[in-house]
Amino acid sequence: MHTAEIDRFHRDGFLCIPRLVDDAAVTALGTVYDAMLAGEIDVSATDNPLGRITRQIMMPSAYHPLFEDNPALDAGRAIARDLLGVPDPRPIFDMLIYKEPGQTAVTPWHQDFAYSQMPFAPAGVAVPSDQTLQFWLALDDVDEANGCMHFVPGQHRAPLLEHHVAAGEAEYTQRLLAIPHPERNLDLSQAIACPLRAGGATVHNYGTPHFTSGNVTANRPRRAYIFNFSSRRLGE
Ligand SMILES: O=C(O)CCC(=O)C(=O)O
Repeated sequence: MHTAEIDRFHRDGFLCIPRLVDDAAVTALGTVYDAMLAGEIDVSATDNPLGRITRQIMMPSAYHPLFEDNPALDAGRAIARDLLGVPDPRPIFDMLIYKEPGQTAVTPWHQDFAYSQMPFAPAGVAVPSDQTLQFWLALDDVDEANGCMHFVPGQHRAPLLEHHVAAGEAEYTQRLLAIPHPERNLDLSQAIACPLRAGGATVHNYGTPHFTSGNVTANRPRRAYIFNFSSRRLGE
């Protein structure tokens, strides 16, 4: 990775990567993804909607070997080495978030670090900046009409913002967290949308505020495959 990109990641807290994997990988991952959505692969143990609203399958790697080892993870690991500055970043988490055409629910502005405690981490704590990265791989072409990622740059360096449970019960693991009044608590004039072709991805810091739009299209599914890499082991 070029130094300029690494510097940009540290400055902004995210990068848009136009092509993380090729079409063959998109097709292979998409085929298994579709089988999970259709119930042809039994994922029912962790198929619990985000905020009881949006389809979310946690840990697809527990159900199919392709999600344990694939070109997206290989490419992500190489990027994570550069961005985290460690030789062996570890994948600790993966999930699928699916917005079918007409699933108009947004995923509201939030910082992933807020999910590190139940029901949410308290405002004001420091977000470790060099610990965990989240990749969001588009398996369909995505833009603002079907739910691409948006980010507010620079905020990851500040203490965690206040969050609240926006949907789902506070004790529900797949509760939906949100930054209240994002128009007041974030500088949304700086927000950047990341439209991508299938095979493109974003990568963000756990403190970077992000949002995805709903899918208001009639016929363009939005399949996102999300995985992270950490410089630590779970529980460290
Ligand atoms: O895909 C979405 O709707 C949300 C993704 C997200 O919040 C994340 O990857 O951290």
